[in-house]
Amino acid sequence: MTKGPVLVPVLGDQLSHGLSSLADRSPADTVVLMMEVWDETQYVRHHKAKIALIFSAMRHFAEELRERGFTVDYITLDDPANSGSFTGEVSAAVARHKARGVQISEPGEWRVRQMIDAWRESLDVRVRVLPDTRFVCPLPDFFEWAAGRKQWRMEYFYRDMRRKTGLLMDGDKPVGGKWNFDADNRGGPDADCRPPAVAQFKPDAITREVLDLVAARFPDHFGSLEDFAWPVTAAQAAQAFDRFLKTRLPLFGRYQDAMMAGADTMYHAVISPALNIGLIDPVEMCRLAETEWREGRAPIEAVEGFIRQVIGWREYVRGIYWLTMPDLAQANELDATRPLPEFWWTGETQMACIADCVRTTRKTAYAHHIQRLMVMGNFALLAGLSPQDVADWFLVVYADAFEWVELPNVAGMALFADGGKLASKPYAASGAYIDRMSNYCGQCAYDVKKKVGKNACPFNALYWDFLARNEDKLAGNPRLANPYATWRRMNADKQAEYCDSAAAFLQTLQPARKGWARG
Ligand code: DLZ
Ligand code: SF4
Repeated sequence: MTKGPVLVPVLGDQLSHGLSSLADRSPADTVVLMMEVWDETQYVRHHKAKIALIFSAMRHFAEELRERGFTVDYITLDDPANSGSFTGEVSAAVARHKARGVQISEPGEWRVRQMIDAWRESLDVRVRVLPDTRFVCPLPDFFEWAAGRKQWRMEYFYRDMRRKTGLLMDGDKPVGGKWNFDADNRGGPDADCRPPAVAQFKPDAITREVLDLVAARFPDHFGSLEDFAWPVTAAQAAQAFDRFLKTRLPLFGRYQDAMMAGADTMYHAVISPALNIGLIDPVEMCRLAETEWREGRAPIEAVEGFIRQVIGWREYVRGIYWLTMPDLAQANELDATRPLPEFWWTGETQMACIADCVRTTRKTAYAHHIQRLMVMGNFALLAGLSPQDVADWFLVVYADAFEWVELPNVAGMALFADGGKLASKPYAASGAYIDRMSNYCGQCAYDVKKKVGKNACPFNALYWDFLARNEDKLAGNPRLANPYATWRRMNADKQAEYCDSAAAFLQTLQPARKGWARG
């Protein structure tokens, strides 16, 4: 057992040539193991296009590693000897290659980290787990940052990341004299809002084979494969990002929170699926975006807003995930227990906003940030949907969703299930917000101006019912002082009307059939 190569398992979201587990390996002394395994497709039953993206990108990455001279042991899903799990495959590969050790970059999910830690016991070779250096903030640094604070606020963390990377800095000062230009970023859709198309990649032979495999093996999974056009290589990801820089970044800030029916990607980068599996480097992207501002092609509010998402929010939620797991997965501060409605999967609802968000999600395994947070997340918050059901849904449906990024966004940001560790207040909004930020309401069966009763927009009564229901827990939040003052000024009849209207609507919700998210 001592003379063989080192086995380097590379997971489906570790498709980066600079990966820490590969960095010190010489091809002559290394076997890279890549595994398409049933268990990873089923711990939640991912969108078909998400599985296709990961398998296709894995197969392309394996080819690139071979071109670099590495031996890649690639286990396909249909391999008759496939054991179905990372643990089974790693253990078989250690024996097959007489490996003298296993070296792996830390995984993105707690669940997988537990598996890897167990290999230390179950395998009789040394298992070395290396930090994932594709993030700006190493986890120990984040833990240290969080330990010194009563409240963890992204804004302060983000400033540290700006200083660390030097992005948008003039010496030790932020460019333009401010760290955050979001006040200029809240435009609704208007006549200037004509989002250009995102880059689409026609499936090549490898992707077509994967699409056939996924269609055959996962016919009952959520979502469609018909419009599959995701970048599946680093070169394609770079091309997609370049298209964003040239055509959408200048207006990204202005329309960051806007929604338009049928405009599935608005001015967003739509790069998160490629980014989260490792096809493009986050800091590299930010440097390219910064250049667009320095050379006068994009305004500061767009570029700062984009960079904040990447080195601020993305890094911050990852830190919070590892700091608060496994408790975060069970968090339920507001005791929300309502099961997910069936229309979250089928899109069959009269609510035009939700129907459009589910439609684009089924079609592409993507919806943009504000659809996720202020339509789906907001509905879940107001209706008191179970955080675990909602987290499962987000993990299934979005191509970019891995638990480290999905769970803090769902449990912390959208549902306040963590009791406010991540967000300073619940992001609850009535129909008026959706109306201001979108053109959905004009096409809806419900009337956004109507507060209660049969055709009233459900978000309106649900909003007040949410505040009333959670008064004990939320009334002390200074950021909710105004809405609670308004609620208390209403007479009892009016309050009862809202709560009755909400109850009548909630009664109509048909719980989702079992099996959509988990088998
Ligand atoms: C999400 C996913 C899926 C569907 N399938 C695989 C797979 O077959 N092989 C693999 O290496 N990775 C897959 N992944 C991504 C892993 O689940 C991911 O590495 C973990 O979620 C840890 O972040
Ligand atoms: Fe959504 Fe209400 Fe507007 Fe309909 S009226 S689109 S349900 S916010």
